[in-house]
Amino acid sequence: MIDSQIKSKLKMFASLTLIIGGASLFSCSGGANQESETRKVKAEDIKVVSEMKADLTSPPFVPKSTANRAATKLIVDMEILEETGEMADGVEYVYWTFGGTVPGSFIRTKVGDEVEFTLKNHPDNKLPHNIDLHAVNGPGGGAASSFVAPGHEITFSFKTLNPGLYVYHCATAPVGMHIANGMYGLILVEPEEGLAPVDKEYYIMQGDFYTKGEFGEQGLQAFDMQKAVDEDADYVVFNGKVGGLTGENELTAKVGETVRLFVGNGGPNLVSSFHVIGEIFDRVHVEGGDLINENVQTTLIPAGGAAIVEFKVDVPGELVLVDHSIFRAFNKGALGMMNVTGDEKKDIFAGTIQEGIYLPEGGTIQSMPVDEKKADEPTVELSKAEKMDLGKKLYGSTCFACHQANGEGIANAFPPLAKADYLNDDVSRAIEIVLRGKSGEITVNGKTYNSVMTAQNLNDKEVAAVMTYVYNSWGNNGTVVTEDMVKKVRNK
Ligand code: HEC
Ligand SMILES: [Cu+2]
Repeated sequence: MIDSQIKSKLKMFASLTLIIGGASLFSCSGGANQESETRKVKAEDIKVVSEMKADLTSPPFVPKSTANRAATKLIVDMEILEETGEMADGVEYVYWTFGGTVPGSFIRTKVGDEVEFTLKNHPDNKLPHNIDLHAVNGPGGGAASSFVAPGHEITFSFKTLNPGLYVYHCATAPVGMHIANGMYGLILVEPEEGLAPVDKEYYIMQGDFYTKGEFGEQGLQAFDMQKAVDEDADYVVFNGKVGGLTGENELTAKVGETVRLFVGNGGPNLVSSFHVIGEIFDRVHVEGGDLINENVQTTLIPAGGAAIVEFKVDVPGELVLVDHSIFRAFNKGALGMMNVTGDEKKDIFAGTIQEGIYLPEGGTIQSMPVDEKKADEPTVELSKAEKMDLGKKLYGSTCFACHQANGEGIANAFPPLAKADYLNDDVSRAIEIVLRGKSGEITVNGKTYNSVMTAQNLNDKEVAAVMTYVYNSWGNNGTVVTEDMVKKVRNK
């Protein structure tokens, strides 16, 4: 019943798309936009004399600039693979992919290219697929011409007329499901002269995922159609999985380098408020087009849209890439890292940040200034029960957002405190982490984490209380932490 309703809606949507497509073609030929009209005509007139095979790259990498070549006949050879991958630690998902990755392989073209596109549907796949490239001027963005069953291949071609950064995606019914399973990627059409040179270029795409189990529920998770229709995402991630851009997948740059991010949003549902904690975008190609905005904090990337974001990294430290709809970042996976190495630039940034790490965003990760007077007051040691009381409150207001309600942490991002060997093995070390923060690789219960915890700036009484609470909860070893123990570590 519901299925047939969706099907009829999809049909309606498909015919609507055709109408809209027709209307916009009409308004263009009507000369509504003189400038782009002349450019289009020019692009059409570009003669192609050579031929080359396109270099396709997996995220987060992009092929090299087209600035040094003329428009050409560009042969794109892309294989669709349905395969099981890891959505998060211990969570598996069957992804449908363009080229074996989510997002799919990056295609770099330039204005005037004649793209000859061959789409191959691997014989082990179970479903037919196709591709709708938003860079195409033509019905369905190529979808109807590229419909291909498992074990078959199909070739179609188009000429790139409009420079910009475009999303491509599968458009086989149910369209939403094909996109929700990872069938999207980016195609760049560079202007004739190419984009200005930069030091680093990366490819990032956000996507929302809908699973039968809740976030983090272990095992192979099936797609949940009802949650997708309700837009109730379990995962919102960069590059296809929780941790797609952290740990060994984090991006890197050096102080002084210019960075260009090609950022897309596959959706299927959610709009991204793309933000980099600790940087300001010097330039944004709004929606991937010609309009340039400067000095931008957060740029909106629609589902099925993109943006080109450029900035110079000024100081060393960890930049944090997020969807600033912030629960998605800290609770659903939309969090990535860029590690910037190089010399400190105290004139640009000289905050009281340990090890040059800059995470100034949000109440939970912001270091609160210490109340000096309060810290110096002579205090009477609290009883264990009082420590548990105060500790529970402090845990709920400070540690909770990252280490979670029952100390279970978040796979690939925040280590567990519940039954944590790292915690239980060494009290002084744990106290020191709360006092001074922690970065770099650590192993907790056999899983490695390479992330950042900022110093918590609690006074001795508070640290004693919160650590006593942690040690006496969730199966930990029952240590009672005294203010003296905290003082010793603080004065070390
Ligand atoms: C902003 C997120 C965040 C907050 C808030 C936070 N932590 Fe952490 N914590 C981390 C991260 C990330 C690590 C791992 C650091 C690394 O990879 O080097 C960590 C590591 C730890 C560890 C060592 C590893 C383990 O699992 O035993 C302890 C102990 C710890 N935190 C305790 C606390 C306590 C207690 C609080 C509250 C007073 C707290 N943390 C608040 C993010 C946070
Ligand atoms: Cu598909």
